[in-house]
Amino acid sequence: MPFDSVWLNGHVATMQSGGAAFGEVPDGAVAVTGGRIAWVGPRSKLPAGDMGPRTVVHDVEGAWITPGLVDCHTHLVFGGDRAEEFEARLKGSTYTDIAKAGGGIRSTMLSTRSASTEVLQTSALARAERLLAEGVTTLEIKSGYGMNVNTEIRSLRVARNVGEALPVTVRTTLLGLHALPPEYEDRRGDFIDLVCQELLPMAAAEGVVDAVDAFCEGIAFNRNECASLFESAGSLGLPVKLHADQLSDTGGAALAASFSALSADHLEYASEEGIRAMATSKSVAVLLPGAFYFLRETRVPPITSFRKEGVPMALATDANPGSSPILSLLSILNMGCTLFGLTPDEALAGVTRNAACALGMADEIGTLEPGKRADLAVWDVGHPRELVYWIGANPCRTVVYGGAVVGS
Ligand code: DI6
Ligand code: FE
Repeated sequence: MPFDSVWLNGHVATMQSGGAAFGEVPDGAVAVTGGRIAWVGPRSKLPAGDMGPRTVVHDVEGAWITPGLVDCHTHLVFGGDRAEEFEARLKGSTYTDIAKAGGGIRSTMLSTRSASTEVLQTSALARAERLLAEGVTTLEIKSGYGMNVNTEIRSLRVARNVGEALPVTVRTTLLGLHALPPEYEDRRGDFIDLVCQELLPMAAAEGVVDAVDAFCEGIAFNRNECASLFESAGSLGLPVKLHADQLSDTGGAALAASFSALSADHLEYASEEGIRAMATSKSVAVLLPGAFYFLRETRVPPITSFRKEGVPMALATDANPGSSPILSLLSILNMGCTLFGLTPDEALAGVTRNAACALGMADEIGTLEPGKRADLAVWDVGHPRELVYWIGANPCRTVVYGGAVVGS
């Protein structure tokens, strides 16, 4: 079958591992057929026989082509904001103090419950559009600010609808255990039962959940509680992820690994034992430098150990109103390098190849290779390392989603 379209006269960063940094192909070309990548390589080797009379040729004029970016950890569905809390923290209150006093996640819970579905939808779409403008073509969206059946299901529907309304693949995650809602103050067990026995099966039956997550932390839920949720997820055939070891070492990384989690996320305090377990279970370490930055944390995740043990590292915005009000995945690339010490190649792999793994989508997206979806971003940069270097510039020239130009 002749190519539907060909992208040439630029350079390609395939982001495949094992070869040159960034999977660089100088003077490269990408060919697309039926919404999938049909061919990638040096332009000089582009198979002329597959160029048909109707093949559309896109001249990218010296730009760089990368896989569409993947933001594998966001909380885009919420009501209100927490700017006042930010101000209080600047005056000395801590994130943990605010959470213990009933603010923090619980304050967003109140604004989310009282928001109409329409308001939740409009605001989530606006946030997603900001991410898409920077070349994001796949996005994970968590629920977690409803903390009751009605608003959690509403949040997951809103997340699904983002994927229907915009040219982006959305993976929805039920963040079932995020904080204990006040009405369950003295009945933790009842809340866990509600989430495991009612909310999760209902969300699964409606088809609005692709994965299950929990916040394993001193101020949130303990290992046993998270394990109960993961068992329920397993019985429904749903993969799991975990907010693990962000503010303290609670053994979250090892817990996630013991359930073969797609990813464990944050991990500032992850132990060596937890990291080794993640290497064995092939769970991705999703690093969230935006939350580290915004909470002015000082403990950097154990990057050297992830490298040594061969745990793949992803980077994500963690876009949320409390700990990471950041709607720029490119800024996160920069933070991953400046704050955590990743190399530019590792950072870009963290929002392409490894982010795809963190969503269980490695066969479908994340690198430019034949057979994968033709999700591409075209950048006005001299080299892919510039994507990591600029702050607040958006060099994204064109976004291609499933072979179609959707933004330029
Ligand atoms: N990390 C997060 O991303 C959420 N919880 C967490 O530990 C968001 C928390 C918030 O709204 O403050
Ligand atoms: Fe998060």
